[in-house]
Amino acid sequence: MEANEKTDKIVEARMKLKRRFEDKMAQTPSVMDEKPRGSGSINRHGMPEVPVGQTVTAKWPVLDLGYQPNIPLDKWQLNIDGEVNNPLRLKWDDLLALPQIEDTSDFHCVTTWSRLNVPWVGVRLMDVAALADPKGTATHIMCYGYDGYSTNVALEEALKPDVLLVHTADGQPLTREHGGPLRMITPQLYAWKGSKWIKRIEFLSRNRLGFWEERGYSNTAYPWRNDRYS
Ligand SMILES: Nc1nc2c(c(=O)[nH]1)N[C@H]1C(S)=C(S)[C@@H](COP(=O)(O)O)O[C@H]1N2
Ligand SMILES: [Mo]
Repeated sequence: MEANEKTDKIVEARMKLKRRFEDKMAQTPSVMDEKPRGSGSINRHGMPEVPVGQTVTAKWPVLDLGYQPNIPLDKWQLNIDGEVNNPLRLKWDDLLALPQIEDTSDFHCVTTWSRLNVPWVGVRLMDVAALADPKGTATHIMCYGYDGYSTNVALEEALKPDVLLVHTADGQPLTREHGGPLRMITPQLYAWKGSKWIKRIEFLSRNRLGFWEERGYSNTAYPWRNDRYS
């Protein structure tokens, strides 16, 4: 397919997805809440910069399950499957051939630290989803890491434009400890919703709980609602 044609196809599929989830997205807390809880000036998303209970750190702590997988780029792949019409297996070059997005956003860890204004480069989850063409029955995704991690996200959150699959942070290739070569980020949700070392995105027709969600973390993870545990 020609590059233009490919872009047109993504744009069209993206618009379709957007229309499908518009109403649900408008009901999500980061869009709808009248009094999001937090402090500081209002950020680019119209939210108080520092969510309730969070402290800003300039450092970038590392949180994992005690194992940091090493995936060489020539062995790396990302599978998109489940409730989709067009399952995908992306190799590294396929990922880089998708529209590359630069965005700056904040990173809120449930253990109460926040790292603000991280410059990222990567691919919109929405674009990958558009290519995979979720079935009408799809409501959630489960993301899996190469380390055995998993985490679930509702589609009305996952398809927001700043939810990215990132390979670059602070102008450098994402380091292994932070989930390189590729991780997901979810700026409007606590950071555990973004799988490091992401290897599979499974579309689901009903909600299922991921690793931390099964162990008492919140299903929804809204930082401005202090929504940490269930
Ligand atoms: N694959 C994988 N992804 C993961 C985790 C993990 O242990 N494994 N930890 C989560 C948690 S709890 C947080 S706060 C962030 C931490 O990302 P960082 O180590 O880059 O700060 O990644 C999330 N994604
Ligand atoms: Mo976390």
